[in-house]
Amino acid sequence: MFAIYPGSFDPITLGHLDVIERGSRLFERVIVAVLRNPNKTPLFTIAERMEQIRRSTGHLINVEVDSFDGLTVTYAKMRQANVLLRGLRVLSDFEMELQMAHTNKTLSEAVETVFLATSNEHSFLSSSLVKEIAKLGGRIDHLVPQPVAPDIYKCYAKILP
Ligand code: COD
Repeated sequence: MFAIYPGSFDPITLGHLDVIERGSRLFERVIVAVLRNPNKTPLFTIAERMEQIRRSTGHLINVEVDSFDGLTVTYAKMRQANVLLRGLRVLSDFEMELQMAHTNKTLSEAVETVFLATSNEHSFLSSSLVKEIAKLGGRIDHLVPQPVAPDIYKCYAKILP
């Protein structure tokens, strides 16, 4: 069974990576799909984010990285995947994720959303938090995959001693 893990991944965090690693043990193939969203101004381009995810998941042979635009369910159908993989951290995630899962179900009966509960150590972690810390000059090495941290420091030009 193929699963799509759709998201913004701006940038990928250890929380995302944990979901990808656990998903790769559950599904034959996991396609990490970065949304091309013209309405958002991301920190990293699509190509940069895809490269960061590739470098972070090189040890997982059944993980592929792609990008898409339009509806997630349309992309899933195109890739012949019938599972959308999503992560749940806190109660506020649940409300939004449930709404998204129900919406997607109305758009495609064949697509199921599977949620993985965050690991304890990543329950507080988000891409926004990582960006805020780095922007304010804090260290983020313990929050993102090792190949990604230098990109973030470079972006904010705040390499700390
Ligand atoms: N631990 C566990 N899970 C985590 C963690 C963590 N620390 N951090 C993030 N996650 C999970 C998130 O809960 C989410 O499930 C996933 O990882 C990706 O997170 P983000 O923030 O990178 O990506 P999102 O949530 O912004 O992605 C939203 C989509 C791109 C999937 C959504 O906007 C979408 O499907 N857009 C396409 C248009 C569409 O189809 N719309 C109709 C459906 S609503």
